[in-house]
Amino acid sequence: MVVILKQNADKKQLDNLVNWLGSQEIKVQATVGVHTTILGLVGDTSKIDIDMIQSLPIVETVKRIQEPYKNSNRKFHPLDSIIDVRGQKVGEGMFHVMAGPCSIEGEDQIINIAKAVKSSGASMLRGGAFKPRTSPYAFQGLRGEGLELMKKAREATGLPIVTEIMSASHLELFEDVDLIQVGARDMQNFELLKELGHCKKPILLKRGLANTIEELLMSAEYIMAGGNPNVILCERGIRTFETATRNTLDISAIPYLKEKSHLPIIVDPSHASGVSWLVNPLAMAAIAAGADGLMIEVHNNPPKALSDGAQSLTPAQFDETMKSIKGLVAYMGKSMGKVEQ
Ligand SMILES: [Mn+2]
Repeated sequence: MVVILKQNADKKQLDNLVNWLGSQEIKVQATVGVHTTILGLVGDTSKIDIDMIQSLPIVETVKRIQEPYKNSNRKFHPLDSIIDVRGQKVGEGMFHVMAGPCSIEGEDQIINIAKAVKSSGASMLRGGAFKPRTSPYAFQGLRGEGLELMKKAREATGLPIVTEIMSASHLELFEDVDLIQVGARDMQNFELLKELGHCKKPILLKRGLANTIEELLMSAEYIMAGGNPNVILCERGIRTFETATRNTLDISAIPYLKEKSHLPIIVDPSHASGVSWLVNPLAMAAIAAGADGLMIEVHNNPPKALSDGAQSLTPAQFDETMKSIKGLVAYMGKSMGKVEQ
């Protein structure tokens, strides 16, 4: 619900309204403009009597808004959000490429890949330590040891690290992770989202493989409603009837999310396609559609990768991809994120 106040609304009456809403467990976010003050009501407004609020002398209009998400909604936050990931700004004209292996497999592997992707222009290192695998018999990741190896790779390159959390009970282990990823399968793990809402860490929230755009924004809402505004969205392909590709990249989600939300959006062409030679064209499409960055799987020896080898680029292929996207990124008015060290 949005309450638009009359110009020069009486301060005391406004305080009364805000206090009363507070007693109804509704949080109020005021946006003060030159001519208009808008109150965004966050919480369950379904029990609030719209006519009662409309009747207050300080109120110009009240609107029930369609979207059930407020914190992530552009209506309450017209400017793009910029999320700081260890000094790297995501959003607002910066374009970041997060690259690295699906799974961290060993110290030499992660450090060598980190160095390679950095020299090609990646500005963050991705790598899975806790792996959500379809089969319990598949490689489950190096877990805590993997996180330590990621930190070593960060030390060696300066690249901020991005890795997936699967359980709120692991949060302590992730204290020194720069960008915590919530994977597609956990997008609606609401207890995990609530816990992440209580920390201040930047969160990369991937869209679930069978979730709508609104559901993605509602999951972002869970994190933000808990007090953590640092959410980056990720489109990684959705499950459709098409079987030629692992998933179907929903290109329209990119401009749609840009229109509806102020949060940055990253695109993962690797999981979207499942096929390494499709990564480049999908990356180009994502940039053209307005993405703020890419997440790409890169492996030193894809045929031998412990997970997702078929969609992984070799460092040389990644280098080619980086060369091919730079012109388009610039054409879209964005600058490539860069890590000096
Ligand atoms: Mn993967």
